[in-house]
Amino acid sequence: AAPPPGLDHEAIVIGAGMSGLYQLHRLRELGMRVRVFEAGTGVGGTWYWNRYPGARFDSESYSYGYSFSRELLEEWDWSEHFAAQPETLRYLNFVADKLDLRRDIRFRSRVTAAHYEEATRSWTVTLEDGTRHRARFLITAVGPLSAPTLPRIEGVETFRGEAYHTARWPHGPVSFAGKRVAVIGTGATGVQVIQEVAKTAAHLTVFQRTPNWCAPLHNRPITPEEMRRIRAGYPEIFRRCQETFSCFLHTPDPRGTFEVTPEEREAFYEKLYSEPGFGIWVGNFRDMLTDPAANAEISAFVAKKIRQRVKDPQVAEKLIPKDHGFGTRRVPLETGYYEVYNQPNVRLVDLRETPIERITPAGIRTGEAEHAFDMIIYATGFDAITGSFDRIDIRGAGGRRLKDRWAGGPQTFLGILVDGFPNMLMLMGPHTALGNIPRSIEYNVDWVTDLIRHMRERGLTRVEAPPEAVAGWFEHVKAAAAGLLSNEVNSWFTGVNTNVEGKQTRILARYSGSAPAYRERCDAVAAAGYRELSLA
Ligand code: NA7
Repeated sequence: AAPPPGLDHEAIVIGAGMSGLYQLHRLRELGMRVRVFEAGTGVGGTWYWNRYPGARFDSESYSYGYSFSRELLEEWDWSEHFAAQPETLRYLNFVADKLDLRRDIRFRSRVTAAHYEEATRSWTVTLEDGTRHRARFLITAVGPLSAPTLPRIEGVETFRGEAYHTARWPHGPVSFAGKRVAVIGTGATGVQVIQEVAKTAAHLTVFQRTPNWCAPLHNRPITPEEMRRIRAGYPEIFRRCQETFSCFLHTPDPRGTFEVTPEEREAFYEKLYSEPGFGIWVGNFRDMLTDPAANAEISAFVAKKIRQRVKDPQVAEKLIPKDHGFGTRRVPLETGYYEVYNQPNVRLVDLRETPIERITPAGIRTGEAEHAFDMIIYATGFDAITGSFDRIDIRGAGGRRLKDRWAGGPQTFLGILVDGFPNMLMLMGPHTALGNIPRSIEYNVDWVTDLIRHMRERGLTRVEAPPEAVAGWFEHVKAAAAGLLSNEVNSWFTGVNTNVEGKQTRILARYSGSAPAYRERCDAVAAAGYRELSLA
């Protein structure tokens, strides 16, 4: 189909990660002319950029892949219960090939600006190379965790050794052998990379500001026989993901922490600690993340495990979080993480005791000493959720900047639309259901596709969420977050990033309602003919 007169494309999608790829496929099925702009040289998004050793799923592989195509499910075998990054990237390349997606994707094309024009009801997208491209719809598939942040430490640029942010890991091989390596950051990423570096580095120093509560991943290979059973069970696997709170295979236990005897409680915790995946986080007692006393029980249990696993009691204490309870931040899953600190070549520096003063050409200077390094790895995370939007100059009707609309925190309708930004549709935007992300992506993409189909069938060319719809959704987001202990803790869940100007205070960054509740609301909007939206 030809694009409407004056336009280059019917839709422009920013990003060729899991959501951008699927969106392209769906819109092409409608017969639309779509262009995807991708900053990287290949598809894969998160799995393209995060090539650091140790990067892998914490969701079961077979619950993470696309579910929409029988053919894809038939033809792809997962080799491990929690696949590593190279395999996931291969998978996404396989999907791109299979669906012949690359011909509509322009790589090495970072979008720097996107401006809406009312007269033509269109978006003009500007790329880094200065070229402009105009389309009816702007679909952002930029990812909630894709704008990496470096620490704001004096001298970062002066270091003369190798320096890498985990989310900008080089494509070629990186060797730690014989090197003195520093890792800054102990989130889900830091925990994964630390385990790998410790295997071969001459010396590893971990700079930890806040310890996190980690739990065992219990990964293992998938045998051919198991893969056959998984394949036969796909309908059941995806049905289950649709029913659970956050689309994982795990779901909260209906019991309260104190409704069982202390012995039963301990036995349940032991069982969860010995099972693969996120069960201990999202399949625990139902009150774990809302009742401080219940949370203290599981925290004490995990603290005991850390003390058992780390030989030096002083190091163990440093690894036990004191200012937040288990599960109130993202739980990193690990394979021998705590044992790393029993190795003679590994040292833990607690930045609360000895802050970094500056990075020097030779290494890192703390109040206590100057540490010399051959390599510094920044596992310092992302300007989450709104960061990837903030890095693009997005302007809606009347030239209003999205960054200004979201000053003080993002507000959206269903995480998909924003008042004042007609024809901009967000995939995995702020305040959409997250959890096991591909499940939410498929839902988001299907909803957006249905909306666009609805508009095209009726010759409509403009969609906007009215302010009251946005305000209403924000009320729901607030209500869903009420009483959660995670609201009282600094993390990307609460929008805090010490490395980003203006993100030092907690906001409601994330939708914490259930995925089924989210879908129910979105389905209702569609079923009512999108009456809540302004369509023209
Ligand atoms: P996270 O979870 O945001 O972790 C970043 C880590 O880096 C965390 O330990 C931070 O300490 C630390 N950090 C950040 N800035 C600094 C400075 N300036 N000095 C010292 N330490 C610092 O990011 P991840 O990449 O691990 O994971 C992000 C998500 O991606 C994860 O939740 C998964 O869902 C996938 P802090 O805790 O802020 O004190």
